[in-house]
Amino acid sequence: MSNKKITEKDAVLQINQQLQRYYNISFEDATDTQMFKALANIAMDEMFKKRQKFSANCKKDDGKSVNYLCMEFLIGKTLRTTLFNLGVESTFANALKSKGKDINNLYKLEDDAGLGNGGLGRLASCFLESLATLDYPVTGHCIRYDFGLFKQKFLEGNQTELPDEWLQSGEVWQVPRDDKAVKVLFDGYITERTDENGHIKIDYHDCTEVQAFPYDMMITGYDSKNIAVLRLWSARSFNTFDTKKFSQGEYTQALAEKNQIELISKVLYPADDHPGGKSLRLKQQYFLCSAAMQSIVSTHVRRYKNLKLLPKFISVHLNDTHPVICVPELMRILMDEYEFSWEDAWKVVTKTVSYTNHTILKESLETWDESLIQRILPRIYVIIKEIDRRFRLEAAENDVPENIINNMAIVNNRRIRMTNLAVIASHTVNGVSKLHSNILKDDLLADMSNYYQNKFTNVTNGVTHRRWLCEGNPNLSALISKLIGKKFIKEAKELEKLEEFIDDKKIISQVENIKYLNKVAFAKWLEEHQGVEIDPSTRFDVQAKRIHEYKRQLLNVLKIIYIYSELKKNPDADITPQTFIFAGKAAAGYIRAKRFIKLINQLAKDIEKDPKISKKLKVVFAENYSVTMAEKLMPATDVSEQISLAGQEASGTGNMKAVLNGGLMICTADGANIEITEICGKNSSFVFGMTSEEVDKVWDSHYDPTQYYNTNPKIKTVIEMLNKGFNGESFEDISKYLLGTAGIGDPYMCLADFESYLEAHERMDALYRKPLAWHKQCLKNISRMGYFSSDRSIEEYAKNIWKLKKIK
Ligand code: 26Q
Repeated sequence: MSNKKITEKDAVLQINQQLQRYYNISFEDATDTQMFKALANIAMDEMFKKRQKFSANCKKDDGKSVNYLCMEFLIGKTLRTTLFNLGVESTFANALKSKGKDINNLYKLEDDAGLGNGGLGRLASCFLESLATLDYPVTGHCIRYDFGLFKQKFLEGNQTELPDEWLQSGEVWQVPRDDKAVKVLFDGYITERTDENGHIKIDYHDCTEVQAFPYDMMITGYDSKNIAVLRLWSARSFNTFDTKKFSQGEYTQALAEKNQIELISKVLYPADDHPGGKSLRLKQQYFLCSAAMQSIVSTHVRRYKNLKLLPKFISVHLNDTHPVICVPELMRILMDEYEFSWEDAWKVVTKTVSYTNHTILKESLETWDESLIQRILPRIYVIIKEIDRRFRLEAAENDVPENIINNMAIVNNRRIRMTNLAVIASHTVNGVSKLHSNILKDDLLADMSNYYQNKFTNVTNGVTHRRWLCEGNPNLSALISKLIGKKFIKEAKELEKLEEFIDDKKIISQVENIKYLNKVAFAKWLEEHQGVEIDPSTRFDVQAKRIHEYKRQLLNVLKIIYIYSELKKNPDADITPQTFIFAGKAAAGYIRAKRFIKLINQLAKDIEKDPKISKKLKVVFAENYSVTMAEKLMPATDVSEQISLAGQEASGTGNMKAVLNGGLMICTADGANIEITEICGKNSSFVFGMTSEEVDKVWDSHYDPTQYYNTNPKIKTVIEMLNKGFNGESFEDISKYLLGTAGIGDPYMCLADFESYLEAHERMDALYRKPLAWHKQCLKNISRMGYFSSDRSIEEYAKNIWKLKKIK
């Protein structure tokens, strides 16, 4: 398949063979599920062949490879993207069509692999795809959660959470690797002794033994030789039953212990903000780190014998601090199992590890209670303390003042600060957009960047344009191919050639038409899934992302309430008919975010009651946001809301997906919004609000929300409407939050940016009323978006951080 193009006839033949072999059934009689399995098996066979060749080339090449460690990979579905990247999607689609089957019905059968909360996990998945496409050798490591991120269901407008059982349809893509299973130890206590050769040996007592059992998923690149491997680690207990307990009739206890162990890989933590400090989370983190490091080390030793050479052949990348226990774990393996001295081990570790930070929200920085780590990971605890002790000593020798040492050190006030551990142990630390990286350097980690002069750098995020443009938006992708050829699929920079067409009215009207068709398709999908009707002839104004105070869905709501008030005053007001679409999940315990969801749902119902107003203004909350929903929603977006308080959103990647699909942003000067707007050029988005410097100033000089309430009648109207409520429910709690009259108030200063937001909305509307100019801007932006392909990000990581070479 990869060497020579297969024909439709071959495809039919292959499907037939699979159906015969596994189900003893013919094409005509096969169910869609059988057909799905047949296609998946064909794709798997192809990837096995490809991987075999690639491994052989890797061996010949003898180069370096990267291990990307992340607690989350938000994969989505696999069948379509695999066929696409193998270059056979349309062949198989046509083969099925010739037999009266629609391949899209097969795609629907697969559940999303939702092993992530949002941006961070989706970024990891985009990166694997780009690494595979660019022929860089990579293994991703993650936990094989039995349950992915919960499914969101609304009950009377409230979010409820249902379990996400993805494994059944996900199993076809996973290869169990019993040959690679390892043992991970928790709990108990350790003792030290010196053996006959004078080496210090650590003995473990009373600990819990867990088997880490890996499943490999193959991720194929597009038009490449490479297969990336995503190794998903599952926790198993060694003994199905403790036989002694079993014979004594203590079945329940024996089973309880087994369950306790298997709990480790049971469920993804559904929070992307407050590190819970829960022991199970700590166990998950160590489980992943220990399994991954053991597997990396043993593979290296088998091949190269000499572990001092590890940094020459291996890069270990920490996607946020969540896997930072890799650092003490690698120290442990080198010292305790391979008799390295501390100094030699530390050299190896610090040459191997690099780290990406994804947040500057102080409350999101991970810290752990010393006593918890000491209890669950006694050996790791001792090593972390020693890293801290040596760091403090070295800093003092370098004349660093004590208060600064305390600020940079790992252990402080009986807490272990994972960010500091990650920075100290990594050779390179990067943020995910220019602004974010600057804030890291100049503010959050200023002492660190001062102390480690050349450690800090930036790699702006990207998204794989193959999934997010070519697959998700086939109409637009076909138009682009017609205009500039197919080279852009591999080289996103080629999109620049579209600029030539931005004055071509015929092309612009095709762009407009494609957007309309995508909106029709999304409307149909929403109706099927949620029973909600939306009108594709209205403007689709979309805010799709996790629900968070700092992302300010509330600011968007305030604007909508204001528009609603105008229409109530005058239902004939000249207001562009628009549909505001929200999508996103709130962490299960995040009460305020859940309250925002309720507000949006009640507001939606309230507006719905007035038939005249609801012709012009509609609000919907699309239930259960997922990768698959995003793939349909991004191509249908006219306006993308990227309105976080400046300085808070590290990068954002939804912004990139929207603009790549011909949406225009209404946005603050935050994260990658700034770079997108810069690169797309003047007037490419509708920027508003305070800059991050201004935010700091207002914050320092004391933010007084009541001042905005007293001086701005629009704000007064909106607050009064919140108090009065929607669909019979008052939201006075939220107006108190906004005004700071209860509790700490709104740290994200919605009211401060409100007026400027309305102005930006007006500017946006003015352009929208000129369809030709609007869609011209959309096409121009698309032509500049090649920069935001994750291929570019990966080339930067490979060159500047990991020092990787492509396999020839
Ligand atoms: C930590 C400890 C305990 C439980 C959960 C967590 C946890 C889990 C997930 C903390 C954070 C996350 C996810 C963070 C995240 O998605 N950050 C986003 O990363 C994107 C990719 O770089 C950026 O584009 C976004 O700006 C950033 O918010």
